[in-house]
Amino acid sequence: MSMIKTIETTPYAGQKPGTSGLRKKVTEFTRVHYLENFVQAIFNMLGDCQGKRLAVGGDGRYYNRQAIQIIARMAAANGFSKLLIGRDGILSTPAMSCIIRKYGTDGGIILSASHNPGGPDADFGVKFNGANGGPAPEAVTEKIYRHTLTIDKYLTIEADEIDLERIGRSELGGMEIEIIDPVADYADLMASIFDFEKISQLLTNRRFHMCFDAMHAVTGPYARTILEEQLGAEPGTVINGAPSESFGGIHPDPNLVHARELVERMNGDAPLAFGAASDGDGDRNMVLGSGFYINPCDSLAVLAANAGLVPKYQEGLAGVARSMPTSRALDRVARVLEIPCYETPVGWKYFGNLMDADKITICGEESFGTGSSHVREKDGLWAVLFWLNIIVKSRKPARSIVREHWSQFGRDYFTRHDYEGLDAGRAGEMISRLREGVSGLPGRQAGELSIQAADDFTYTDPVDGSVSEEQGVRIFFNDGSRAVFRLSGTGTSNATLRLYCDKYETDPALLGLDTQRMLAQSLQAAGEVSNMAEFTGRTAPDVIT
Ligand code: G16
Repeated sequence: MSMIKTIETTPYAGQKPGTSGLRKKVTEFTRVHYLENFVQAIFNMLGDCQGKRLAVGGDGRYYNRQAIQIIARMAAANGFSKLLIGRDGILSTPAMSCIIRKYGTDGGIILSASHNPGGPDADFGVKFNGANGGPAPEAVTEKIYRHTLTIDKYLTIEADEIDLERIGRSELGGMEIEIIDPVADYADLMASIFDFEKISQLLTNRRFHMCFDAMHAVTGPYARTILEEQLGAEPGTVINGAPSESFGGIHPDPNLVHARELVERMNGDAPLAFGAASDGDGDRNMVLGSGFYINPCDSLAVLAANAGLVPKYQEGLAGVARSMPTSRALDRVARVLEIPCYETPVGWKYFGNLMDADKITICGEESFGTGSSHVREKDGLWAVLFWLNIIVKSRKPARSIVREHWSQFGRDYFTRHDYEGLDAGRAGEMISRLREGVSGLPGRQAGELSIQAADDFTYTDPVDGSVSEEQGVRIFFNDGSRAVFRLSGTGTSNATLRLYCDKYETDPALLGLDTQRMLAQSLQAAGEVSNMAEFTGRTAPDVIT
């Protein structure tokens, strides 16, 4: 047994986990004791770690491997009995959730900054997931944060580096290390949910061509194994499939701007039937029909409406949930299915309790996230397989599925405008002003519209009663449209302001129009109410999704 070393340290300010764990620049994470402080704070939150088991893995970005070596030595010193690690340090976020649940570990540490860019000058992140496989809820991240404020030492051992490349068992300072295949358990889980036989018939049909853009990130090995090797899609279906430390220099963010190669293939001379992309850590997804973008809010609603076509969900759904800014398309499906629909704050962690209590089966967010209770994370490849299952069972192309959905349920036009790199003080002031004045907004005129209702969203968890306040300012206009303002909790530099807007339409003649045009009036009214131009100094958003 190696000697346990106690290293003295002092707290770093700002180690407060955001929407999804602690995300910072690599240059911050590599400061002396920075990562160690945060990891020890997680262990301190867990209390006595003797005999506990942990899973560790990440999206393969720069600093992933080094961080795993540091965490392994610290885990051994803190008394953990076993560490499960994905080969090469790789575990997608949904695969991590699957591993924690399948092997019953006491939790897992995910190394990822999701869709943020990777590399020595880019971003890194650490996220703790609990024994249910889901992101730690707010009460837990608060505890971790409080430990970071008082930390004065951490424990480690001196030991050789672990060989991350070879599957098998070894030992480190008295702790068992098991390097596991990062894909196998996840692939088995997918096969237990979907109709692989039927999907395989679709993917081996010479008239059906699809493309999956792994964006040089973690989903490459998963998509290659499942889509190409197991389901027989033609080789080359998965593009950018080798994870790289800098994600090939792109933002591994599955949207129309960053998944450019995929978008070109979908809109080219010989458009493919179906396209999809996933993000850095494999939990987000974007799906495209032939020359047709499917908004994540619509995708969520379509999956819920067609869940009966998937073996795992054919008995019905317990309920559904969406984050507050996500369009209300899902609510309309829930009403028809006569199941409950919950509205939660932004952040996957809020879905965990609902799933653990069997209140929901499917949930999702506008930020390209959809998932179900098969794990406790959103799951990019799961959503893609879900779509393929629906396409093959309904014998309809993705585009027709969405159009028919709109005809049946009406269409919720939705957009999100992001204002990035804002001065944090000014952006914060804008939100505070809105919040303070929110009760006086109803009845006020804004551009062509008048305000019917407005509030600052507060969520009371129906399972444990915990209350989360200040989750976004909502403004409801008299034409049924809605605008939501909040600050992003995942950025690593300055502030990002998000303005979400949606509007419901049922007139068949108005279902296939341009989203920005349909929402222009509401966006303008929202800009006016918030004094957006004055506070941001901008006349247009940086990113529109
Ligand atoms: C994370 C969270 C999501 C959230 C998204 C955007 O996703 O898990 O629940 O919707 O961030 O959050 P924000 O608006 O605060 O930036 P990911 O894929 O980045 O882990």
